[in-house]
Amino acid sequence: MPTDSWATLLVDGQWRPGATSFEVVDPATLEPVGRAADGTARDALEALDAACAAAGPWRSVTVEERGGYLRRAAAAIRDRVDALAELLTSENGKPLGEARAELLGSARMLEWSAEEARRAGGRVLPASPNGPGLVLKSPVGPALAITPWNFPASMLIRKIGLALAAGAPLIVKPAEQTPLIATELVRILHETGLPAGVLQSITTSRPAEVAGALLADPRLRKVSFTGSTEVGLGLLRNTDTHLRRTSLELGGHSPAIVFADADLPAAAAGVVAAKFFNAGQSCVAVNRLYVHRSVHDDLLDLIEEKVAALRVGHGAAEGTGIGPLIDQAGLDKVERQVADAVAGGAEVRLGGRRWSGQDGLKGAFYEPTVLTGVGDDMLVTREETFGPVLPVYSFDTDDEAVTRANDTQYGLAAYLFGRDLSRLWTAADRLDFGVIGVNDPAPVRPELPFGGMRNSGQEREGGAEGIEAFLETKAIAIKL
Ligand code: TXE
Repeated sequence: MPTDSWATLLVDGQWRPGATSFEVVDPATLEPVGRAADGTARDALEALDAACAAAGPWRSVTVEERGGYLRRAAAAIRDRVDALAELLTSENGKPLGEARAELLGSARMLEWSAEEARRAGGRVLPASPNGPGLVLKSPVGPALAITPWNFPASMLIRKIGLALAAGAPLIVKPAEQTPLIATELVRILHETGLPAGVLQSITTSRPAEVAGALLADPRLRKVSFTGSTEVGLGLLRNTDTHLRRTSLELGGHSPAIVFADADLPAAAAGVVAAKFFNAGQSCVAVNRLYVHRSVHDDLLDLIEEKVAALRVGHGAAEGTGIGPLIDQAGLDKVERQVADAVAGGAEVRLGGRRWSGQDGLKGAFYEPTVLTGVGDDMLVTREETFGPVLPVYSFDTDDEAVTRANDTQYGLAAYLFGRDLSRLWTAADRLDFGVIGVNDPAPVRPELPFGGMRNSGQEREGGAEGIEAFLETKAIAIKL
């Protein structure tokens, strides 16, 4: 396990140690695993100067050439996936297998972005009485990516791939919990030979100060944020003197609906996968499981068997299925929600308490938990949990299931399990969520737009829409 990693800033093509640094810990052991340069507002503004200088030349680089940098970086990630996965797990805590899958998915995302940018062409409209019209797409200009700790590789790489492919220089500000893997990935991209100022990185323990300095500057033309709804709303409010394009990928509260005709073993496996990966710390994690009353008990038996087999422990240990939560605040939130559910009459079928099963693992571990008899107004039904807790509800009619599934402030992901295509289609059409998995517990794919409705966000990442988020639209009317 790496213990001496050092994340530095990348500004205008130069690595900078930063005047001061902050500690990065393994969330499983709470032992230090490295340090990161503590970037300042001044570093960030220098990066913005460099991004502005790079914007013109970078947009003139051909799409093929831009894609070449991304493809070379993807190949390097694949080559070094095992070492990178260890680094990711050391500061995030997730099981090594999940870290590996995240990195391989990131490589695919870079390759897809390189391809998709070729298709971002605009259109020509038939002549009106005056003449033809053209719709042109041009890079949005200097952009900022603010990324979270829960998928510290894929959330970062997604934004890097889309921005660079679209021709926009990008400054990244990784989460303070996970700056090491972020810096390593930036290093891989930098080493493909990217021109100075095209990709820059500011790690910091003071995100509000650093992001605030950039957001106050009208030269920054785009911000792409993944994180909490609260901070996302703040970023929108920040733009009181000038408008800028803002993509937000925020919290979620995903329902899964299992209809009576579902393949129950497949549905159980799908729900457990979509709930418990990354210990439930995912914006697309299943937060509410609605099961048709006629199959409720059978499905629950299958789910309990699988959940009971999940081993809690250090992410780097063989066979671990559930690592630590990122920090004590995350654990407090989970405990508060479970206590509220139990006080309201919910039954703990499995788990329901902290895990402290092994010496040396001092982090914030929680046992994988299944709750039944959960009410529609309990905290666990209303607030994003971000932990390994699965609340189960039963329903009688399709209409009831969809109505209750939609009853949330969020709208990121939803899951449907069943066989009847008409029923699945009708439900998918009525659900107000941006991403819907139909018998698919992993519906996030590079070629599909990813993002949420309502308080889960705005704009999309991935697919054509993901490139579009880093492009401006210009209409050209020609009078003949
Ligand atoms: O998020 P924050 P946190 C949800 C989830 C979680 C909760 C809190 O429910 O329990 O949010 O997590 C940067 N200006 N999600 O505290 O604070 C910060 O440095 C600019 C869902 O980790 O939003 C980091 O880079 N930036 C989510 C990023 O925002 C600021 C993933 C996310 O941190 C800032 C994470 C500020 N004032 C949490 N304050 C998802 N969509 O998957 C913080 N940041």
